[in-house]
Amino acid sequence: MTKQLLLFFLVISSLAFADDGSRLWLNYDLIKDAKQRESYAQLAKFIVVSSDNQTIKIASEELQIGLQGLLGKKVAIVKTATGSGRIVLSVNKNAPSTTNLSEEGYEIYTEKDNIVISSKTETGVLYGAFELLRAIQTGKSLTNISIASSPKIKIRMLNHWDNANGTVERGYAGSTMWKWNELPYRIDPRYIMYARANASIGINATSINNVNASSRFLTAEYLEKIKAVADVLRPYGIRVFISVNFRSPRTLGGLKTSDPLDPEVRKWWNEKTKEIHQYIPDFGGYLVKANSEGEPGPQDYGRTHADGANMLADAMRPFSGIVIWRAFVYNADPNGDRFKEGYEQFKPLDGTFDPKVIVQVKNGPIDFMPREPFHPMFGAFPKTTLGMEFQITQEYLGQSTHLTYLAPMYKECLYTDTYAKGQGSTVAKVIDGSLYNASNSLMAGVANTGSDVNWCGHPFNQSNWYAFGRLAWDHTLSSEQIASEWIQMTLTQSKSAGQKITDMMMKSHPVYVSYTYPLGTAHMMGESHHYGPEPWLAKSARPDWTSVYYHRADSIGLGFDRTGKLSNALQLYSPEVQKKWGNSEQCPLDYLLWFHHVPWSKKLRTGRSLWDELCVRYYDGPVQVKRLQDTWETVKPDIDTETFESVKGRLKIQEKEALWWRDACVLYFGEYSKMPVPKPLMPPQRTLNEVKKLVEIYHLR
Ligand code: BDP
Repeated sequence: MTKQLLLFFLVISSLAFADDGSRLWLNYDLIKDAKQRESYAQLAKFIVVSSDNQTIKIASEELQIGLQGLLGKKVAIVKTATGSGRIVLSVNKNAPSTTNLSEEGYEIYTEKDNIVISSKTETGVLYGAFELLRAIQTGKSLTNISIASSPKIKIRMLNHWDNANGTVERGYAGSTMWKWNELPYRIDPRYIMYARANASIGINATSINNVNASSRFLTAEYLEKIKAVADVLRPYGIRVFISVNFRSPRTLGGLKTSDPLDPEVRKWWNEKTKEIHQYIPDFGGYLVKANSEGEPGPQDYGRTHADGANMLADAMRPFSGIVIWRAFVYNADPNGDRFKEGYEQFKPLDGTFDPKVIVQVKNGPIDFMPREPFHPMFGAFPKTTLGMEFQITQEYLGQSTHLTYLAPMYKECLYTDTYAKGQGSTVAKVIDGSLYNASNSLMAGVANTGSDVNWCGHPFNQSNWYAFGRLAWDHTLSSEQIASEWIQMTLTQSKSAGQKITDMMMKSHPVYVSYTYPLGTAHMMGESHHYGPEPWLAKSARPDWTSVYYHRADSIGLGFDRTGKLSNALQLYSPEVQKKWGNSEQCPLDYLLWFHHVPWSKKLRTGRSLWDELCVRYYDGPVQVKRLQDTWETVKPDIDTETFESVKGRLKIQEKEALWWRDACVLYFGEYSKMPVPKPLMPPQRTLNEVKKLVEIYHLR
């Protein structure tokens, strides 16, 4: 064989096995351990299904595809079978075993050498089928399997910020996955993959368009397109929502106003809502961004958020759908504190929202910063159903180049105590409805999906979609467990490699924070693109879009005093939280500069001055990225080549950019602190001006 031919075969064979990431965590690769494969095969000889329901059909076919891949043999789907090794899918509203389950919950148990997946609903059975596959993918024993699981949160939702023109706001994985120009005629097979992936982690709702919404999505032309998507997603248990533009009665309906108390406007929404239901009978509802960042809303007519939300809830009255109203609102007040605005605008409205309304609150009070204290609305609205909004897309968290696993960040927020009803009143309990006995509950995540072959850009970004869904189902799961599941299902079957990668993922968020926003700094990213550092940004269309508004660096120190001197935002929290965060000596260092303006030379409990501590953290970030690279190198034999190289390359970019963040912040803040970089750290080898120019070099402007 000539050298060229050999090379050709090598390339072809590597292509044949290359994992392009398109299968996400449902890769169902053959289990390498033959013994283990055989032991599963004994328990999976037939899939027994006695119903023609479409969702059950999907569940049985998923099991079939999954088992075929994992075990390397075809498992027949049959109506009846005798003997052992049956996987029985059973929908039974009244079975005693299902009584403690919620509608979507499922149970998986062994009955005389057979495995039963049982639920009150077809969707529950589908979730159970995915759970069984996950158990096999992650090498769990199925002998005497006994799992009972119900979701802790009712609406587990992705928010797509996708536009009609094909772009995705804050999307870093290509263009939109919704092919508007092809719909409703052509159904891209990726919609089905999307539905499978979501169902596999229990996501049951999706809002398909940007919250900065175009009225176009409410036209008959678009409703037909959305109907086509809804028809694909329905059998997977996913309901479709639409983000709406509050001015639609004017722009689409030709009315003179969009005032929510105007009878014509109300009529318009009633009719539009009816019309939508003709296309999508199980329409999930509306998602609304109003009077926020220039979007229209009820305040344009002197009305409140509740007036706007309740009008839409009224239109939704005859139907099962709901209204999700976002609390992400703030005014451009140079003397105000954006931290307080959502709380202050909504607090007087607590108790006035229609029961069909859920107010969706971002995890933190500013805007998806890499680390924020929990939003003070959580725990302070006993009479309003509050939903959580996390960002899965990594707008401020390295976009698609930095490895940042977000489950620990989500969990940090969910497990902070609000003390609203005494100790143990965690944010999670507010969200899942248990604290105030709410009848509905919501966790939404801003999606990170796009047209990229691997859906999410950075191969590890898939893990954040996965983790979001798993936590929305069960927020008690640990971040490690979720990471380890995802790795085994997606990247490798090697236990030792899996352990090392779990470790990398668990370190990744603190590492990212250390070179970008240590000690509770926030909002110092580049203007508009939100990538890379720009702590010097002092002028923008609005003061609260600059960096100096947030870090308040001066000759004395750094940080935004929210204990009363600059703002009294800390008072929005319960007394116990105020006590924890209000004293700069005791405030956790991760939140310190969120609440305190700390002198540069002030000794922190680490034994170092604020300035030295900052430097140590900024310098440690890139060092840790290097360690991530080293660890990644050691798992090379256990990872698909394409994925390995893709991550390796991105880790190099991450290292370079960690140094960019470090130098930008150290040089810039050094001009205020007037203190040297502490030894043995070496001062940056470039000047502040050189670092400022990097934005241009990277074509970010
Ligand atoms: C900000 C994004 C902006 C979004 C906004 C929102 O930069 O693109 O429209 O959040 O949540 O973080 O509405």
